[in-house]
Amino acid sequence: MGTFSNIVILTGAGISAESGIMTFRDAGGLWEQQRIEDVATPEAFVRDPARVQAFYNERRAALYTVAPNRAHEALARLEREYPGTVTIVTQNVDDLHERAGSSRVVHMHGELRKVRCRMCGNVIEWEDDVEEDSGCPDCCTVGRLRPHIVWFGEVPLYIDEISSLLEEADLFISIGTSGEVYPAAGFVIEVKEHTHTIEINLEPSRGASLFDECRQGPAGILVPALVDELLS
Ligand code: BJW
Repeated sequence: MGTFSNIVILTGAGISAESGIMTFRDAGGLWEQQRIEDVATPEAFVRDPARVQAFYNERRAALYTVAPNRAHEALARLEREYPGTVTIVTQNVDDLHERAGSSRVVHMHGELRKVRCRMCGNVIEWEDDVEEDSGCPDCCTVGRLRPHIVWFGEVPLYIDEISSLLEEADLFISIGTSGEVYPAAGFVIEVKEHTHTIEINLEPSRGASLFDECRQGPAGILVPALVDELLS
């Protein structure tokens, strides 16, 4: 493989599956256990904030029981050793890329270990459960914290920055995402015509035919292999 100046890597739930974090749409995935309309929309939060907080409290707590896998580690090694720029745009709200050592990570759907105050708007690092009477450490208002998560119908974070990254990319790699959720599912169309595009997924995603290359199998095996190719 040639040398690239700007590699952009889109990751989804599939890259964290081998760490033990459930995906959304696979058999037994999160959306089989919870309806999207009950936990992942702004309307659900208005209707039943306690239920939505409980859903995210449980997933935040579960982060302490998991660790990055070989795919996260390989991407961190790529960033460290590759002569060009390597940026991860992740749809994941876990922190496994950072814990593996990646530093250029854009969380377009938010982060489980942060909350947002609906009074002052500040985004705050948060390790524990959010309770009904949890107060904002910045403005001290009680009961106005929400998960720092992008729900359906909300605008993803860092959209302008991501557009610029895609504009500059000469290699675009998509890993472990079903291609069901926009705008991320459309990134492969946004990159320039001469940007090489590779998909790594357990099965062909909805947009698989849009990629130059599709590699099927577990990220824990295929990502380290691709990183070896890029570094050789
Ligand atoms: C493995 C593996 C292994 C497993 N190795 N692989 C009609 C048409 C087009 C768009 C819309 C429409 N109607 C509504 C919309 C917009 C909507 C949308 O896309 N809806 C679709 C469902 C149709 N999108 C939005 O509302 C977004 N906002 C928006 O569009 O704003 C407008 C705007 C955009 C841009 C500029 C200006 C304005 C917001 C989307 C928010 C998504 N939020 C969620 C939940 C919150 C986070 C959380 O609670 O955790 O984000 S939904 C959920 O899906 C989560 C994920 O990040 C996201 C993507 O899922 P992902 O990662 O692809 O996971 P899965 O489970 O689907 O797939 C895993 C894959 O891995 C599978 O394929 C497996 O095979 C594979 N796999 N093991 C390799 N070991």
